[in-house]
Amino acid sequence: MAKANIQTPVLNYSKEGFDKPLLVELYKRLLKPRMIEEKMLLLLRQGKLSKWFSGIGQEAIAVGVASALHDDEFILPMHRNLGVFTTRQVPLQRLFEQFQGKAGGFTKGRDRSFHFGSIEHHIVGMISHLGPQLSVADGIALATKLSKEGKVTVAFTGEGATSEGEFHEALNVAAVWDLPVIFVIENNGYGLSTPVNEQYRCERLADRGIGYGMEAVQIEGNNILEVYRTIRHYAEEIRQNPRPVLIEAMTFRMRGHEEASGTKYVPKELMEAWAQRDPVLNYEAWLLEEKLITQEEVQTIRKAIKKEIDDAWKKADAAPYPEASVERELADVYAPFQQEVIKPRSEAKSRRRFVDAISDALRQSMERYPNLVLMGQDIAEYGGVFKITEGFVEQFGKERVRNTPLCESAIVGAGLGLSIKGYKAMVEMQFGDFVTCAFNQIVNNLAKLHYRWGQNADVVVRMPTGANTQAGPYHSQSTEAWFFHTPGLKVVYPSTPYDAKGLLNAAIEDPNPVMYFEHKYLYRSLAEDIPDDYYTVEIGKARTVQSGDDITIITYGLCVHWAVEIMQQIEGATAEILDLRTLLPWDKEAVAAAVRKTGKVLVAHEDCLTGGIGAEIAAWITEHCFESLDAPVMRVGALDTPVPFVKPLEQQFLPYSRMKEKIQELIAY
Ligand SMILES: Cc1ncc(C[n+]2csc(CCOP(=O)(O)OP(=O)(O)O)c2C)c(N)n1
Repeated sequence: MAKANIQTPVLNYSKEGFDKPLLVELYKRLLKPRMIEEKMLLLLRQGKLSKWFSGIGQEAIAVGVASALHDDEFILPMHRNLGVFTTRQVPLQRLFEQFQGKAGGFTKGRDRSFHFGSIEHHIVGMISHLGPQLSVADGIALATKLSKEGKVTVAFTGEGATSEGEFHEALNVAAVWDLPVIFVIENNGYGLSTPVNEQYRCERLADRGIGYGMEAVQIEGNNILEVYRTIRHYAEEIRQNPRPVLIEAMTFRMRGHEEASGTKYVPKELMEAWAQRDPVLNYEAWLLEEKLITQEEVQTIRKAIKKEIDDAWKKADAAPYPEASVERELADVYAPFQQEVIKPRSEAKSRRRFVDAISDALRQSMERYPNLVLMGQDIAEYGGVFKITEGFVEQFGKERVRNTPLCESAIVGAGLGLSIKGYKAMVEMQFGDFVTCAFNQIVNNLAKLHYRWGQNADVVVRMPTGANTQAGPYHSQSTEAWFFHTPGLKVVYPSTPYDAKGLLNAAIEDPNPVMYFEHKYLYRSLAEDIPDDYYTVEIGKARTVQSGDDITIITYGLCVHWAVEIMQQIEGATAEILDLRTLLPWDKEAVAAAVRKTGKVLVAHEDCLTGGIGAEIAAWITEHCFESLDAPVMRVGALDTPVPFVKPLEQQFLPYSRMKEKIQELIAY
């Protein structure tokens, strides 16, 4: 790394608006991450650390931003923002334990480096995918706006991650909703080895602000006073008058992407030029030049920081690694929650279609939880494409029933941000198929959050799902298996109006992320008398639809009704039909009991056969209920093709056309 000996500062500092104690304090704050990093680089070489993403040369941004905010304002930092953590006074021992994967670290050895948050310090750490942070910041900012807290939220991104769709989505949502967020781009010249001219074509990234309709400025990121002054200025304005601002802070990455990757691809002259602009050495030289500090004071400060670092490291290094325990790992996948099933207060019932039951649950949950926010495309005045939230704006107002721009990922991320601030969020996918655009937020952010650092994601994603409506490959898919495979999510899939209401209420009550599947074909084709009052159905409990003696059919969703219908056509045999209702975690006890009842099992689902949920259940039955079986466990599902549009093709695709034959085969076995 090019090193400069800076006697005279080349950066332009101005004292205006700063008193001497603050100027000296900023020096200490700026120096600390630099000195920690210098130690970490040594430790890395000694094999004490496994990886390090250096922020050397960029410290003025993290430190300047964190210093200019109130301590209770959230910051969403990236992988080079050690200065955010040190400025927020995260205890160094705990931080070092985190870096080493020790038991006392923020993630108990489950995730590395800066991949954690600390609510106590108002920091929400990143996931590796970079961009998702920006949408989470939107949600936190929305929460502060709804609660009229007068707070600002800051989210960081590198210039590389501005090419991600999430950057666009998050900034656009913040603009449309006037959210009090400052987006800080740390433009350090390279994204791994990719220089800026291979990353974007606009002259300055700040120019993108115009496209989002938000104010944007480019600043000298190595000048701590300029960073501090800019953030303080906008934060003061935004607290009064919520709106987003984009700041492009120019800087340079003085080391490799991570220590193993080197800097061969960076021209030497560029390194040398930026070394002259070192944020720490320039500021130090300026303080000395202005006689705001003496050489002796510099030495005293350095000594004190060194001692603090060495002491903390010694303790961290001696601290234990986590002991591997299957029980402990499994126990932290979900946020602890003991559901108490709530019964309706009165006997009153009304005939409700499936679609009405969902609407009732949402309305009653909105009444019950003043902190519940609904978000989705066209769900406000228009009432959603299936009219489930019709009339909600009149009752609950537009702040809690929010039309969103067309951006599933940012909205799910915003849901997570709301949850961090103690809100509950329901996100409606217009059609379940569009969840693909929010996949990353769901499986990587929502699902893993509690396991990683103990924060829950109180978000329900509603998924209008399934085929039989001649809607083709993009409005008909069964996508539950994608989420079934993701630890940390709950997946519920009711098949009756009664369960639809009770399970949606339960999903909203549960502090964990829940994927709630609602079959579109059932919306208006199925009605029953259900309680008028609020009630919940237990998540994780299957339901015996009917008892029988000859075969057992384990199923869920629309297939429950098909199974009943087909059994009515078959004479001389009866089926035990089990509706799983919750797919994750699924009710193994009920499955085992249903298997024992007849010894002949068919697992049926609308989803494609290969890799469907039935495969897991069939495998489990074979392994755990082998002695009870009188026949091989059979499965029936859709063809392994995309969902076709036109009726004859769709009917051939769906399992209904093969179910009867399969049932007869099983009975005859
Ligand atoms: C979605 C995704 N794609 C690729 C990567 C691999 N990766 C990690 S950091 C990085 C470069 C990021 O550049 P930038 O946003 O400018 O931040 P910097 O590392 O320069 O601070 C890449 C490509 C990733 N983490 N996530």
